[in-house]
Amino acid sequence: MNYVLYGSKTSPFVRRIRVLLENVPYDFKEMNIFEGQDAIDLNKINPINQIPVLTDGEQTIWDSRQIFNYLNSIHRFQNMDWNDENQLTAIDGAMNAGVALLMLKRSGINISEPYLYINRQHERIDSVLDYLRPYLKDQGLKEWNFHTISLYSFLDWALFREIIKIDHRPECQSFLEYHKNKNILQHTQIPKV
Ligand SMILES: N[C@@H](CCC(=O)N[C@@H](CS)C(=O)NCC(=O)O)C(=O)O
Repeated sequence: MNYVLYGSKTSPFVRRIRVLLENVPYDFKEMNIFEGQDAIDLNKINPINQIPVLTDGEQTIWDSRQIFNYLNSIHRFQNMDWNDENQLTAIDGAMNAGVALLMLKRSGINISEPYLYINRQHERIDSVLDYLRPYLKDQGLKEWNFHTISLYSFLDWALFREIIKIDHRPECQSFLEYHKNKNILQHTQIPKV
């Protein structure tokens, strides 16, 4: 076991793996994925050009969900049934929609414009957060596992990037407030510069 995690300190996909690895030793290689040598290096280890990437000796794993599956098969963090898989897929859907909106913003596109593609991303995030409302109010405050870690990483990041508003979602506010003082969340805070 010789884990190296490639990523950035802002990515919610990377953060959920860093939080998952709270009690597991690993090296963190921070990269600027969009330019320079880091972008070239990333392409050598992942043709999709995305972070996170995990290497474990000769084994390379792409995609945070697969990294979770890989690590979970070794460390047995939690049992997963098909409903758990679905719930994670829903959270992943919201995260992917959030990242798509950020990429549009960075491309100079106003994400308040009513384009089909933009609307679909906002609607997906809303739909997932509506679906998760009962979970956020109840289990979400009792469990600390890859589901809650992923939700925290997503909500905290999407607020930071001004992708979502949660004024009308008290369960999201309570969820963030409830978990925010955990050491690992403080340790992996999104750099504000
Ligand atoms: N499905 C991937 C998504 C990862 C992802 O979108 N990462 C972003 C950073 S937050 C990225 O690498 N974006 C660069 C790009 O897509 O070109 C995962 O779960 O790891």
